[in-house]
This record gives sequence, structure tokens and C-alpha cells, in this order.
Amino acid sequence: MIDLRSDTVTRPTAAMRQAMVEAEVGDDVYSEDPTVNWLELRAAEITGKEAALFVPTGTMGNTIGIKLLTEHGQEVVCDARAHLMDYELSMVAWFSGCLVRPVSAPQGLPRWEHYRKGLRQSGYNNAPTGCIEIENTHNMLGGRVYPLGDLDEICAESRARGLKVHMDGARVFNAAEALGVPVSRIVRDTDTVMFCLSKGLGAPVGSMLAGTAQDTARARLYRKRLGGGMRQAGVLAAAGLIALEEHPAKLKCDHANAKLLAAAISEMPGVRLDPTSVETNIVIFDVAGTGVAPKLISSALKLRGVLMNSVSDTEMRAVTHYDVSTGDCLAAIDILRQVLLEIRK
Ligand code: TLP
Repeated sequence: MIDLRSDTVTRPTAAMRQAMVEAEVGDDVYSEDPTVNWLELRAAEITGKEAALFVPTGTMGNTIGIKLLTEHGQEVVCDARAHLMDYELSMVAWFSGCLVRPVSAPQGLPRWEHYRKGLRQSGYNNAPTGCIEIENTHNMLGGRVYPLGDLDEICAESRARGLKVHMDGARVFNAAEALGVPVSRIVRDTDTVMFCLSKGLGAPVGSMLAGTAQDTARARLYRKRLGGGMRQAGVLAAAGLIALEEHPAKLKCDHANAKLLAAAISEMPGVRLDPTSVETNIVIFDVAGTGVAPKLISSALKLRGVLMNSVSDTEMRAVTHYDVSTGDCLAAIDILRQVLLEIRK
């Protein structure tokens, strides 16, 4: 199977498995797991934040990040297609007691002028805005990367109004690779950032939440409350350390493979995709013009050994990662072309 459903599907490398076997461990609820402690230290250094916390999932990292930056009854402004909005089971409401206020930009990533429209002033009828959430790279907008200027403006304008900023940086290392800048530059002005070790970086499990030392200490309590106190988690952190230290260098190849896919897919009849919009490892394309539902295309592809998800009534998504080679992508292109030809008959 050529699995292009997500970069979450990567299997741990031999080096990761070896490091897991050899990991020194302790009880992380007592902060006594040396491998977790080292991973947290390195994540803080790499993001340029005071401290970081190892959490089981990106969803938990976002949930805690928003909780740290808001008070019950406030609003969180984010893009209408943010992961936080669509795929996190309303955790902002459930755990933080806040309403998500979606904003959208007619073309792509919302800039400050769009976020600004979602802000609410305190008053008799309005719940005040607590924080702004930015997803970088933006998954459902095809792995788009925030230009640094736009990011700086959002953070500066938010700060000027006393608003906090959380970044869902599940794939912020992909953004760093695309921009050619360190992750610390991208997240410089955010209050908290979550990034995933278990997406393009390839770890089997885990995400990091970074911020101030004080916020991170509170985050430890929220993690425990959510059932995320993981005890001898050093076996997981050992793989996470390899992901963090060694795998950012591999992302370049995933981006090249995504561009290869995008160039070919954009030429296929009935498909709408601007290949120049593909900046990282996610290719989202509209198949409405084929007259066939994405779910049917997905099923037909599966029968021929290619896994690719539909992400809306008209769109499909292909995600590259280190477990798909350039050869696999070329094969997937051929198979998709054939499937589209046959299915439209
Ligand atoms: N994204 C998954 C699915 O949930 C859609 C994927 O296959 O892309 N933020 C962003 C931007 C994400 O893309 C994801 C996962 C998360 C947060 C949540 O991470 P996990 O799955 O570790 O909770």
C-alpha cells in the first residue's frame, strides 16, 4: 500500500526502535524520567521558549494551550477550517469553557485584518476574546505556510490588545523548512506553541507544548487532569528525541515529493489545484469537475493499492512523509490518473 492518508502513519525507524529499547526511564509524573526531561529541555531550546511539556497528542497540546491562555466564558478566534475547530471534538468548549469564533479569508490564510473582525469587546452582550489561534502550517488549506510578516503582525496587534496567541504548530517544522528559518523565529512572538513529533517528524507517539516556565508548570496539572500523566514515558521520548534532532532534515524530501504530486495531479482532467500553492507536504485538490465523489475515488484507489482520504464533499488530500518514496509518488500519480479515467466513464 502507498499510504498518502496522512504523515501520522509513519512507522518508527530502526534507530528509533533501538533508542526505545535502550531508553533510561523513571516516573514522569514525578518529573523523574531523564529521557522525557531531556526531550522537554531540547523542545524548549529549539522553540526558544522557557519550558516545554511532553503530551501524548497534538489535540491534548492544543487543549492545554488554549486553557492556559483563556478564562472560562471567553472566545477563541481561529480560522474557520482550523483543526481546533473541526477535528478536536469541541475541546475548547469542553475543557476551557470558551466559544470558538471562526474567521475566514477569501483566499487562503487569514491575516490580521481577518482575525480582527472576530474580536469581541467586553460589554453587556459580548463575551471578550481571550486568545487568537494560528495553525501553521495550515492543514486543510493544503499545508500553507504563514509568511513571517503576516505572523508578526498578528502577534503584535494581538499583544497590543492584551490578547494571547497560541500556535497549532503540529507541522511547524515543515513551515521552518519551507521558509528556511529556525522554528524559534516562527514561534518567537506566540505565547504557546504545540508541535507534533508524530507527524512529519516520524515519532510513533507524542507532541510538545512550549511556553513560559510558569505556564508549563500549570500545563503539567492540566495534562494530569486529562489523563496524560504517562509514567515511564521515556520509551516514547527516546523516539521523540530522534524525531526532533534528526528528522527535520528529511522534510525537504517530503516537500519535493508533494510538489511532484501536485504538478501531475493539477494536469488531470476535472481536477482543480494550483500547484504553486503547495509549499510543504500536503496536497489538497478539488475533484468536483470529475463528477465523482471523493469517497468513491478514495475507494477505487484503495483497490489499486493507494490510500488517499477525502477531506470534504469535493476535496481529496495526499500527504507525503518519509514512508513514501519518490517512486511511490510516481506510482500513485499513474494509478490516480487511471482511476479518474475509468471512473468517469
Ligand atoms: N491531524 C490529523 C487529523 O486529525 C486530521 C491529520 O491526519 O492531519 N493540529 C493539526 C494541524 C493536525 O493536523 C492534527 C492532526 C492535530 C493538531 C492533532 O494531532 P493528534 O492527532 O496528535 O491529536
